[in-house]
This record gives sequence, structure tokens and C-alpha cells, in this order.
Amino acid sequence: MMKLSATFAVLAGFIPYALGQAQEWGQCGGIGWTGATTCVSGTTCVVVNSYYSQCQPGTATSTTSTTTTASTTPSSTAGLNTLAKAAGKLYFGSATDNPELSDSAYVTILSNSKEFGQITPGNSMKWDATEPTRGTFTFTNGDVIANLAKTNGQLLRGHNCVWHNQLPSWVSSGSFTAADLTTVIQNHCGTVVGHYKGQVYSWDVVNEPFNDDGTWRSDVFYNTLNTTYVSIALQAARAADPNAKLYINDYNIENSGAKATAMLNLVKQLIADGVPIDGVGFQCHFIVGSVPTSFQTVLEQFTALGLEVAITELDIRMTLPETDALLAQQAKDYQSVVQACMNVEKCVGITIWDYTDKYSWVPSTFSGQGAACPWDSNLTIKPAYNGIVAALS
Ligand code: 9MR
Repeated sequence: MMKLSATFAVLAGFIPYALGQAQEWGQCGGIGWTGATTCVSGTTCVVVNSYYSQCQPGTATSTTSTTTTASTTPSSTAGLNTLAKAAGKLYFGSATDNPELSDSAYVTILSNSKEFGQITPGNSMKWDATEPTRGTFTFTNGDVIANLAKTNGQLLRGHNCVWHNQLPSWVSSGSFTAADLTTVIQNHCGTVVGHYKGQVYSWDVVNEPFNDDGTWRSDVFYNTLNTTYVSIALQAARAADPNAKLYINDYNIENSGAKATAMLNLVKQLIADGVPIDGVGFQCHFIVGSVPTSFQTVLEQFTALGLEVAITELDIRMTLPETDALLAQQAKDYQSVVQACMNVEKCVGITIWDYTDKYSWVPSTFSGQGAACPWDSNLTIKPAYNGIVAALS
């Protein structure tokens, strides 16, 4: 069994394990379990899966070990958004997605504007969702999330207009002339941004334009229009909703390096050319124990150009199973990432890429990894929550 030191328990806000022994067939461990972790005489604690260990009849021939993580007590009950706003930020927010909205316990937390003052639709405003066939727009799912934000008094980030991924095949495999594709982008961005006019705080107009080495990503937009697709999209978005902040959003630009430099050079050029650009989004999909060290410096390079910046898709994944040590490191990592935004005045807000492990994109994308969010899959806060609180306070 894993043991918590007294110091660690205080620092991380853990509740000590309940005393006593579990009965035959009772639960004796598993992620999130805070009850007894030893079994009555004649039974043995057997790991059924990482979430459930059980006292089964018989005596162990060897010591059974399981990963048990204790429950977390919030170090503040103010709520993450309340703390962020008190510290001068516009919001602390979360991504969400339509299928999850049938989970009422999930929605209750998402809708608590003390925790979340902003939401981003994870999928339902993307091109494949909004214009699956040319010129035919569907906003049903996007509207559900826009209306939820409105009902909850939460800001909305629009995500996204132009991206290489989640494109309907009529776009990704279309053979367009430059003039055709210009019209297609103008119509798509203009219609989608126009549909949500007045409801969106900021739009990720262009998403992930660069490869990790800082070269331009090869996709239908770049291959047909070279870099001009960026200004075409931004201008169409500005015309459609003059009050929405227009962002370019990417990952692996959080540390100094070729990709961050490429983004910096792009926005400098856009500014020089008089193209509308208000902000840069830093996705921040990180790994426990290796969050970037030059993040604040990079943020400041962008704000020095007069832009705002935001953390748009934060999560910090780990190799499973989660352990107390990994969760403690994750808390430190969340704290340092959020602190970087806190230290930069024009870093306007922080969005986590869903608040709970229950609906995180990570496990289905990175085999063997997960537990990336501040709430676990039982919708209970993890030490990461207190890491965020520490940065926001
Ligand atoms: O969270 C989104 C997930 O549900 C989708 O399957 C995935 C498909 O590409 O996109 C996820 O969101 C991505 C976001 O739109 C852009 N940055 C990376 C995010 C995680 O993949």
C-alpha cells in the first residue's frame, strides 16, 4: 500500500485514510478510494482494476499492492474563476462537448460560474460540424454550447474557423483554385463567426498553422494559398464580428524555439500588414514533470507586440496508473503554468481542455496516458486543483 507522509498530507490538502478494516467482499482500494485499505482476517485485498480492489476470501501468498490516491480537500472554496477574476484575469474556463451535456453531475460543475467563467466547445464549432457540405451550415450543437454559456453568464471562446484537422472531405480533398478557396474560407469564417456575432469573446480563427520545426504545415490552405490564407480568414472574421477578439492558436509554442519564433514572426508580419489580429492562444497540452520553463518569457514576447495572450487548452497528462507522487508533481506543474499567465498582465485567461478526466481527449490519443485534468473521473478534485488555486491566489 502506498503511504502518505504527514508533511505531504498537509501540503497537498489530503484527508488521511479512514481507519478500520474492510469486510469480506468490501472495497479496499482503487483510485479515488478513501476508505479502509486493509481487510478483515481471512481475506485479502485483491486488485480488480485500478479503480477497485476487493477483500476476497483467502490469505495472500504475497503482498498485494495497489495504487490508491487519497481525496483532496480544496485549499479554497472561492472557485477558480472567482479567484482568477479577483486577480485581474477575465476568466478561468473549461472546454466542453455536446455528448457530455447529458451528464447532469458534470453539467452542474461546468455551469458553476464560481469555477468556470468561460467555456469553449471542444468540437461543435469546427468545420466538419458546421459546414459538412459546401454552403450548408448546421449550428445545432454549437448553439447548445453558446446557449449554455449565455444561461450560465459565461464567456464563450469560438473554436475554430480554419484548421487542417476535422475538415469535411469536400474541403480537405477539394481541388481548388486560389480564388475558389479564398471564397470558401471567406464564406466559412464569415458565416460561422457571423452566426455567433455578439456571443463570442474570442475566436481561434486559425488553429495550428505550424509544424513543430516552425515550418508551415502542409494542408489544403497552405498548399493552395501559401500563407495568405491566414489574413483571408482573419479579415473575414473581423468583418463578421468586429467585437470578437481574433486569435491564432497553437501548441508547442510555449517554450522558446523554432515554433514559437515562427508564430512570433507571423504575428509581427500580420501587424505590419495591418491584418486584424488580437491574440495568440497557447494550447498547453503538457506532460507531468516536463512543463515548459520559458513560458512566461515567451508570453511576454507576444504581449510586447501589443497582443493579448491566453492559455487555451491546458491539460497535463501522465503515464498511468496515477500515483500520489505523480498527482503531487501534477499539482506543481499546474501551479507553474498558471503562474506564468498570472505574471503577465495581458494573459487574459486560462482554459482547461475539459475539467475532468472523465471526458478528457488524452487516453484515446496517447495510449497508457491520462489523468490530465484537475478533476478526476468521479468529478472529484485532485491535488492539481489546489495547484491552480495556489497560483491564482
Ligand atoms: O477535444 C477534441 C477531441 O474531442 C477531438 O477528437 C479532437 C480531434 O482532433 O480534437 C480535440 O481538440 C483539439 C483541439 O481542437 C485543438 N488542439 C488539440 C485538441 C486536442 O486534440
